[in-house]
Amino acid sequence: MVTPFEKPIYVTRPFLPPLEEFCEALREIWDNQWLTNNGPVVQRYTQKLADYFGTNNLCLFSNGTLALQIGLQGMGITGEVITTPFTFVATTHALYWNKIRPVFVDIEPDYYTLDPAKVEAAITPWTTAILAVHVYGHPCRLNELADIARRHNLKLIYDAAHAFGVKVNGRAISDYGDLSMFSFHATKLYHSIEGGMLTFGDRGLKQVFDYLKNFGFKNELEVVMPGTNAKMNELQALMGELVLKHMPQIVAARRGIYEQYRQHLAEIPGIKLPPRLPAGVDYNYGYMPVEIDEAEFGMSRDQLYDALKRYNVYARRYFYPLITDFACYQAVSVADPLATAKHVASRIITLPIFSELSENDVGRICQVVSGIKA
Ligand code: T4K
Repeated sequence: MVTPFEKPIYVTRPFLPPLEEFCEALREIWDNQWLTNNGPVVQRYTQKLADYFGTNNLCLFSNGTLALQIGLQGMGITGEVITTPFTFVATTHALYWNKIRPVFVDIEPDYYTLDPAKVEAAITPWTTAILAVHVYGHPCRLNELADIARRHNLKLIYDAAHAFGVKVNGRAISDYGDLSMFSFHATKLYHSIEGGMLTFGDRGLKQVFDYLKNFGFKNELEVVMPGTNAKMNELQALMGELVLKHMPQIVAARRGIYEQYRQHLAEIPGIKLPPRLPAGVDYNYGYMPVEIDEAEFGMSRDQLYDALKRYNVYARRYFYPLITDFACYQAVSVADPLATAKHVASRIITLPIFSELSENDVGRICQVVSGIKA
């Protein structure tokens, strides 16, 4: 019989570099007495990320939400933007804060990303951009979305909050679209405690984003636009720099866990795993989403979620409810029936995945899932 875990098993845990490594590295910040406002560690970290992503067109922020808000504003996006309801609220909030109307269209059933077949029908004279999400790090239908954006002269923006380290056909996921936003939040496989990054094709945007994240200051005496404060600080950058060094081991550990889950869960009736990602995708193993078919599994997704808690396992229902069901977005009129998004949101559960989860833990979680009773 499987017994409850002694300590809670959360959906994720942040990777922490060895404490001595962090303490030793802190000395530099103490010596500098420089904590924020584009300090030397942020500058060095920016260069390291530029090398990692193979582009100098990037800009760091205090978190991903502000990065996306500033990205939209800096690109001058207005009117309507076609987007997905199957995401974290911050995606839509970033539009709202820019007074942009979200136009929700459905997702595709395999990887849960925006369905290109639904996008075209939602375009109106007010549409200025598509904001798609590489949800769980699954790449969107990049070519189809690019084709639609090009034909209709729309900007193509990716919320790549989950997609750090993902590559498609040997190219960083940031190479696709006009703008991508990455979140470096503690709950992500790669993090800087909190943090965010924009990558973009148009080199001229860098200056605009740098102004917008620092109150619009050009110099001590000139403010050229009404910016905000969204700067990354030195401690965040230091953590980000250290975690970056460990990325290969983080991804390798998660890959092992992901494969173990796939192997065990594939045998349980009523559990649907996302199909293998297409050839050419280097995945980051950021999330472990599964769908629960109530009739076949013998229990609903919510019953499983509650039952897991009794075993001290805290899975999450990312992303339920749909954005369109939150009180603050219920007034937004939605033409698309969002049939797939509704179906998936009612069945999805994301299981624990983080690098220090042991093989034994994963095996036990799978045993719990297969033997669980409501
Ligand atoms: N776009 C998308 C698609 C996103 O998913 C997100 C963020 C954003 C935009 C915005 O990016 P940021 O502005 O956040 O950079 C979490 C995160 O706060 C959020 O960053 C993330 N997406 C979202 C999917 O998940 P919560 O409310 O579920 O987090 P919370 O505090 O319940 O943490 C989940 C579990 O993680 C906890 O049960 C335990 C563990 N945990 C958490 C923290 C913070 C730790 O072990 N240590 C920690 O320090 O939103």
